[in-house]
Amino acid sequence: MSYETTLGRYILAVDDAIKKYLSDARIHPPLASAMEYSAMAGGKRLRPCLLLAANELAGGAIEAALPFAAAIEMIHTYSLIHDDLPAMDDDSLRRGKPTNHVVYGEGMAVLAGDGLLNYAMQIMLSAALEDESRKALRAASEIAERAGVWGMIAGQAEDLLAVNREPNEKALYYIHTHKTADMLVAALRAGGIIGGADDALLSALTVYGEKLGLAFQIQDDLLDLYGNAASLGKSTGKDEKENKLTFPALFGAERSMTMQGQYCREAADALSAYDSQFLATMAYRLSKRES
Ligand code: GRG
Repeated sequence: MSYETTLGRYILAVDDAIKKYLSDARIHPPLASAMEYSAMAGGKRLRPCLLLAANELAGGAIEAALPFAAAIEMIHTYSLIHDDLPAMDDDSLRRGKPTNHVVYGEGMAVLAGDGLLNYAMQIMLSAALEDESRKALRAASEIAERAGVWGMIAGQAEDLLAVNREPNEKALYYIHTHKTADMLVAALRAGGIIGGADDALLSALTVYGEKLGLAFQIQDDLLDLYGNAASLGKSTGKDEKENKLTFPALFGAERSMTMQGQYCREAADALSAYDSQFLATMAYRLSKRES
């Protein structure tokens, strides 16, 4: 099956699952609208696609992995809603649309983010309660750890503190590893666990995710410098203006491009022992992405 066909199949399944979860009548209706607004705003669905691809690579069927794919996208979406708030990055455009707080107000945007995070945990725990093999519990724990205070939230905290500080390589890798790569690694490992991956495959997926995360973030930094706001669907040029710690700020744009290509190749190499054409192609496509 071609890369595009597989990607389309994953995105359709994830979109359906997210819509189904958010249409639950027990969610406070105006809150559900604010949550759905961002969750269905046209994100690339990178993390859930990685999760589903790792699950299939490990030999799993899509059904058992779907709750986790929906959950990780909800967590990612919460992080974007909160990141866009005036107290953080103060952005008014995301995924080509006004940001959540611009449409629903700051208070409701905070709650929409809280709601997506908590609902994601609820969805994963409910799947774990049904699964005697404890694979779902392990996957839930993996996602909670890497999205939380050891992972993405820790990276975001360091990112907040790094503004206007002397550029420093250790802090840069800390931020990008935790803020960005941890969520990709969480998706890959959780998918692998649900699909029944052995330790060797889980280690290979981890290295792939770590390298892809760095490449993805370098591309994000480069797009902020050189990208087109219209195709990106968000503002550009902010990192430089706000003196943020980024790869181009520390290493220069040219070296950052070389490093980005190198990390992409290392990502694909990590899985060379497996039949993982989809994940290898994804690494290549992300290195060329414009949005
Ligand atoms: C608020 C706890 C908390 C964390 C925020 C995601 C994030 C952490 C900040 C957003 C800013 C940023 C550059 C994060 C790095 C990760 C990244 C490139 C996110 C954007 O992910 P995409 O490109 O977005 O997958 P779409 O919209 O396609 O889902």
